[in-house]
Amino acid sequence: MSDSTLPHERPSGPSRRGFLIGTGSIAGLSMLGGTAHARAAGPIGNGAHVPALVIGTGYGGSVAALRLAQAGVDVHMIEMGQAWDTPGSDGKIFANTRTPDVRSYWLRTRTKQPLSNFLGFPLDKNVPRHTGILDAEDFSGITVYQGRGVGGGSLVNGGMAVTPKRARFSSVLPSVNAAEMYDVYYPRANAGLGVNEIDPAWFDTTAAYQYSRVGRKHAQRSGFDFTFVPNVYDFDYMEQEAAGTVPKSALAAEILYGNNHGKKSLQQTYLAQAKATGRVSVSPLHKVTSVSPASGGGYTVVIEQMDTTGATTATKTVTADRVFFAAGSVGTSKLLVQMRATGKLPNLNNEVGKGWGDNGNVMCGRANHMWDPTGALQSSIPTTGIDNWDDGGAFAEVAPIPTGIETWASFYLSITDTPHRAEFSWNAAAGRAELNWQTAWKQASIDMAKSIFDKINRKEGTIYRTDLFGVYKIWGDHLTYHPLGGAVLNKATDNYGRLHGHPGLYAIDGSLIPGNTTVNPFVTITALAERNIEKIIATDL
Ligand code: FAE
Repeated sequence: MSDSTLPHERPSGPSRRGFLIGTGSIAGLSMLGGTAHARAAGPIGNGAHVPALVIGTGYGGSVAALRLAQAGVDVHMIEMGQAWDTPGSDGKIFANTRTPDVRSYWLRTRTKQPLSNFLGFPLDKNVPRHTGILDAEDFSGITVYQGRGVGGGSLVNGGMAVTPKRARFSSVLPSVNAAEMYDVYYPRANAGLGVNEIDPAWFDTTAAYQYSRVGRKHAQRSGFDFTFVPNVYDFDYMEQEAAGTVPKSALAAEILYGNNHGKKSLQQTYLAQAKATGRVSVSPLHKVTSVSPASGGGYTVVIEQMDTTGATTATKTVTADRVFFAAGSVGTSKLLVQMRATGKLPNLNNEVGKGWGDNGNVMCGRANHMWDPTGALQSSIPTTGIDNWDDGGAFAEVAPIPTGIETWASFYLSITDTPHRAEFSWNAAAGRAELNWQTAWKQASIDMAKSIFDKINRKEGTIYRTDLFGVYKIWGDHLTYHPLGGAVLNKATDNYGRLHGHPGLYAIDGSLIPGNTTVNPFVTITALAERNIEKIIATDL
């Protein structure tokens, strides 16, 4: 949140993007003595041997790849999703939130929109099965939304780049030195991600944030702390969108299925720097299915290549000296519990699979009075939040509903201090990893979110919307955007992400974080990866 723990400066727009990438590649080259390796382009070949293999191209994986490459290590990244670098027939790489299409969902034949209804009418529609960008992965009791493609969650997320309040950090990662994180690794992560803040004067006047200003008015009249939240969307670009001088993205309802402009996803930041070192290659549409010790040392990794229908087109076996699990909390947990149960990685400990949480996510809408319109134009990029963590256990982001029409709705995604943690396990009979989450556990999160919204409703004389998640359903309590845990730091791994029992295997993504970050998670995932990879490079390589 926008407190004194946010160490970044307001960058100056697209020119800064070039600067970030430029300095990264220069730093990389200087560490290599000026000789960048020319690497063969294209996907990994059967029988290949690589010094470092990274599973997944989200935050953890991108940090690992960049820093390893800068230290002179050749890296191959394996990514099950698409590259997302080629425009579709409409000339755009990414689909619009208002018109989901073949690009939008990961191997589903019907969309599963987080906001499933409007005025009670279902919004979902049939789409061709395709390796689309947003995975709505169903487990018993919860749907976990994740990004699929080169860039992982950074492709689909809202870009909210929040450093937890320092006083709360010991509850997030108790074994990590907070001073180091706040002095070194959070600043490094914020700089690497290109985090910036909205100009408050523009916020106060633009039509695109009327919904946030209504949110602020209601929060403050009920006595809650209201904070600006930094983002990786370039706010200078957004101001130009509003002025009509550049193609629109945030102001044209792009979010969830990718942003064609304005957002600094990992493709523009860490991954661009990593590729510029000349030491990092990426295999999109490749999925790791097995990791096991190789007879001559290192690890044998089995990888399935797929086409855009999800069908396997080739199976490849490669060896890697070191393997970094960066498949996201769910992807890493699923792989590790399967490898332990099937005897491929028998020495993984009993903590693997445990400590999984939903960051306490719960959604709701409020129905405003006719004199409180939230605006037909809503920036798809949230930039404000209501902080009632200390008193009620909830931090709520004021989220947009960018339908293009006036809705008189205020919409919120709350992050809550839920006590519940689930566990992944391998179901051998069914041949899949399962999660023992219970739907009823969301009640704790609902109660915490109500500490904010019951009070606001009382004060304003308003009620909850009942038409956004079904018919007469108030709470979006069936989902999470923020899966965390499953290979928890200092439990399944040592204090730097080295998996117990198998030297040379590391977890370096959201799986390390035990279920909650008190705010949106990707800055903490990035900062922790920066911390861990620095130690690993210094001591293991
Ligand atoms: P992640 O980014 O998920 O990357 C993992 C990658 O591994 C993915 O690209 C996978 O396709 C790939 N993968 C998985 N399994 C395999 C396999 N077997 N083989 C090969 N590749 C594999 O992991 N967070 C915020 O902080 N602020 C926000 O505003 C925000 N908004 C969000 C909105 C939405 C709709 C969603 C879905 C998430 C949002 N998040 C937000 C969460 C954030 O994106 C998430 O915490 C991070 O992306 C997790 O980073 P990881 O590196 O753990």
